[in-house]
Amino acid sequence: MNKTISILIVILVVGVGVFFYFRKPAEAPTSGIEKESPVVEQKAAEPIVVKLAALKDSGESGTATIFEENGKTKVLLSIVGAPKNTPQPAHIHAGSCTAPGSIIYTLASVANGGSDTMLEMPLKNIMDKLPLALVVHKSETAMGTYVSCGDVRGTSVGSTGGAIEVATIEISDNGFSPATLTVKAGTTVTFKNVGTGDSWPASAKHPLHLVYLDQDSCFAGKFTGCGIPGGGSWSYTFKQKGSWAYHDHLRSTLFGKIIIE
Ligand SMILES: [Cu+2]
Repeated sequence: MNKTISILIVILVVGVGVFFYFRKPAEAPTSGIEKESPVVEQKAAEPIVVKLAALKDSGESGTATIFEENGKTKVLLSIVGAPKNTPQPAHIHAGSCTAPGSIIYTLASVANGGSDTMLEMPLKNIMDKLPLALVVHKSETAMGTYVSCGDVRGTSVGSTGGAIEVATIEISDNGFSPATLTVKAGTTVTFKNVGTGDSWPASAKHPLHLVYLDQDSCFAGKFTGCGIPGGGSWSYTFKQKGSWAYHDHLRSTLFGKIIIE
């Protein structure tokens, strides 16, 4: 009798052991999911916009847009009048445009009117090194010739030293946000494409975009963004007062309005 009970206990223990042994793999993925940390969305700070002035009659001017993204610093250059087939090295130098010092950060060379660099540090690390000057060089073989330069300050400033206002419009695949933006004349508006598709903000009316005519962009004298890939940005300074309708030239069901006071 005792023998039978012992055998039953052994069978029970082995049975329970086998049950838990085979149950374990099914449990593992569940506990793995529970351990995953929640996704924290980081709110981006206002971009610093630096006006790049043409040097020595180079005819090359534009903007640098500097902003923090996930603890790193994005530097986007948009240059008008750059040569088509010559990459132009760009750096952030110590000092100012009147007396640039040594190179502190190397940026991606300007090609096809722009440059896109991610510096592996938060924006604060860069601002701690002010004063700085953003310099575009003529070519890899003519580094000594500076074609465009802008002084980087703690806040956004024009090449003449006057403070400029900045604003940001986010472009998702569903439209512009805010759809209506009211700013002061002289404000530089950065269009940030947070969607996946290409975007092309452009003045009314499609397809010629002739309503708001002013400074050069990628098309002479027009407010038109030429095509901003997903994740990219483009800046434009609005000087003329009025209510200016625009649309996405590539997705002409998306509309926005900029009111300049
Ligand atoms: Cu259009």
